Amino acid sequence: MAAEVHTPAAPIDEAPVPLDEAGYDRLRRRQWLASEARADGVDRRTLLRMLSAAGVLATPTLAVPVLAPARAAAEEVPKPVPGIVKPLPAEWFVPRGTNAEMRWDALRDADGEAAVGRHVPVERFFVRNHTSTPVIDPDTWRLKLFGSGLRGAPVAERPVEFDLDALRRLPSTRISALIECAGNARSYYRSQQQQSVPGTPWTLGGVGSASWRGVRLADVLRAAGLTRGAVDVLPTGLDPHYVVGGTDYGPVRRPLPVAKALDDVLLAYEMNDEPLTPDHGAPVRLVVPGWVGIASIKWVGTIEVADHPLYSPWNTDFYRLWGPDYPDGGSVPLTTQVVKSAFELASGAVLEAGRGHRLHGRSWSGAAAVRGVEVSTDGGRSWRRADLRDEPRAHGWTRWSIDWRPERSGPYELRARATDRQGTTQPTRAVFNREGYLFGAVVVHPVTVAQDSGPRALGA
Ligand SMILES: Nc1nc2c(c(=O)[nH]1)N[C@H]1C(S)=C(S)[C@@H](COP(=O)(O)O)O[C@H]1N2
Ligand SMILES: [Mo]
Repeated sequence: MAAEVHTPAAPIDEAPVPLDEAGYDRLRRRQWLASEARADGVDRRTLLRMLSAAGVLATPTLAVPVLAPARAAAEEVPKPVPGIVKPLPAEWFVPRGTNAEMRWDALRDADGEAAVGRHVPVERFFVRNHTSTPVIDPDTWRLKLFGSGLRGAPVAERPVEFDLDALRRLPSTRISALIECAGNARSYYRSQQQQSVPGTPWTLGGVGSASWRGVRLADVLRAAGLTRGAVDVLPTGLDPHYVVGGTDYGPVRRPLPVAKALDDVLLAYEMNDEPLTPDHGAPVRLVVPGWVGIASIKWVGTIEVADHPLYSPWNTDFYRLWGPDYPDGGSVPLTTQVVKSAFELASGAVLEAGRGHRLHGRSWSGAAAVRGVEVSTDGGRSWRRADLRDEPRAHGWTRWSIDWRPERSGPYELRARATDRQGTTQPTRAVFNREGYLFGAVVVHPVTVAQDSGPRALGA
């Protein structure tokens, strides 16, 4: 045990993922300790408390990495996020624990030209991992379906199986859809509303749009023998169990109602016309349009189909709303995402006074297409309509721009406020919930206007 803990970890992309439970456990613990160990719902302090309560910190072999986590990470794992396979250049990503946030300013190049179109390239797409990216052999991978909601009620030990070729032989569909973390923009509860919430402190970069190709979950369910009595569908990921201190929550999995499963859910094997990459769920992931990202289970291994409601920690303990404005015991499990907007601009960007700037941004909503966007450059006192650059589309974002010529130098606050086709407009304040999910309020974007030509932040 001691020897294993002190053995320097090979970089994750070179190390085969250990298959046995104990191996998973060691890998996980190393990652938790070597990185910031944050995940939705669990901040570092809570984690350390739980680890210590579980007696993990008292183990002498673990005391060393706990005392010097940063150095251990630097020596052993020279990657910004050890559990992520793809490179995470600092100009594109902000590392956040086991996750990588997309930088919105990276959507424009130095001249202010668009660097990213409607879809975010795979190499720039944010990553949200509860633990770490597994590298799965597509040739031996099987999708296994079982449960009381299928004809003959196959059990887990004798499931209905599809290999990748079988899935590819079914009719394929391509959809454009956003994946967005329920905790996206969480950090603004603290910075704008002085409300402290645990979990990954995302700014606005826990979201991305891509084109997905795959087979409709409906077709796979029907091919597997879906019955009329089926109620819930539970996809389970093949990534390591999610373990916090003494609690093993098992593999990442979250039920969804059969109505949504039959509506528009995709079992995707391609992202932006290329086979899925490991970090985004290879060989096959769910894409659940409009819903919180956790619904879009990556690395799907099994799907249980049941004639009764199903539960997992991801629809009971996590991803519901708790707080003074919600029912005792919490809200129903989260589904649809809220309306949000972001500027393609760094927070604190410097813009030149006395000349025209074109501000660019994007707005999106889980419920409907975004039909209008207003921008304020004077701290929210007055608003102007932005020019929409996309035909508004459900499950995609609407790109927009607006011209601005600030005369006086000094600090300014930019705001963008979108309205979707359901008529929902972003509020000034988000309703607090304990875990800091679904921050949909207008985000205050500080910039500085300077007399001298500072860095040319934007094109004219
Ligand atoms: N198996 C598995 N699926 C998962 C997760 C995970 O950790 N494991 N994270 C979920 C969450 S919380 C989000 S926001 C999205 C992120 O997808 P991405 O990493 O491709 O951007 O995947 C979801 N699917
Ligand atoms: Mo998420």
